[in-house]
Amino acid sequence: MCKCRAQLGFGSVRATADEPDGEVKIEVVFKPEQCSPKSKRGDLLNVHYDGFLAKDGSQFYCSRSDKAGHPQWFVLGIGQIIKGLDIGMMDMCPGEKRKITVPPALAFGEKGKDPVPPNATVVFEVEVYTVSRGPRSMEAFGQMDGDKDRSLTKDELQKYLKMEYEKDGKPREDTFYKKIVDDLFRKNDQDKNGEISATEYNIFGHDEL
Ligand SMILES: [Ca+2]
Ligand SMILES: [Ca+2]
Repeated sequence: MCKCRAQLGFGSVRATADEPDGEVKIEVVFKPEQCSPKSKRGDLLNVHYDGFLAKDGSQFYCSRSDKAGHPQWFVLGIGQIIKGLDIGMMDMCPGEKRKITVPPALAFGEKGKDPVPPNATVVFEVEVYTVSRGPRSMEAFGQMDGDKDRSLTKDELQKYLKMEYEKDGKPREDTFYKKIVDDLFRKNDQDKNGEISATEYNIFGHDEL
């Protein structure tokens, strides 16, 4: 069961039937004085997020207790998370906390997704841990592809992430990187040959903004 952060009292959040469709509501709960770097499309984010149903405040997702309590990571703005979060998590810096209210059309839709019922407005409480320039451009692909064979191995990707993450001077366990790399491969190594080709990589998308 999900017990964490109940003290934040999102039970008081109410959505009404006449709420406008398609609007993501963002409330900044905490913003560090030093707020940089700010997240952009294609960045790799490491985040805790808890999900609540707007109608009664009940909690349906809690990243602190689900999946062994590890913060989740994902590439922002490319559909790895629900649309409302892709929108609501732009321009966030490490340490920032937001409450993001997402209408059903930008969350789990008319059908819902168990345990979220159909047509549910959802509220996410998110806390960003790290923002890094994710593997988002073909330029980054070139940097990652150490042996220039137009294909990324897990080793190449891990080296790049390590370099990016440790720019803040904090060393991290190899398991931290391994988890990210494994997840990236799960999502992007479409032909499952153990390497991410330039074509497979392209689903990260170019910087179009
Ligand atoms: Ca390579
Ligand atoms: Ca592949």
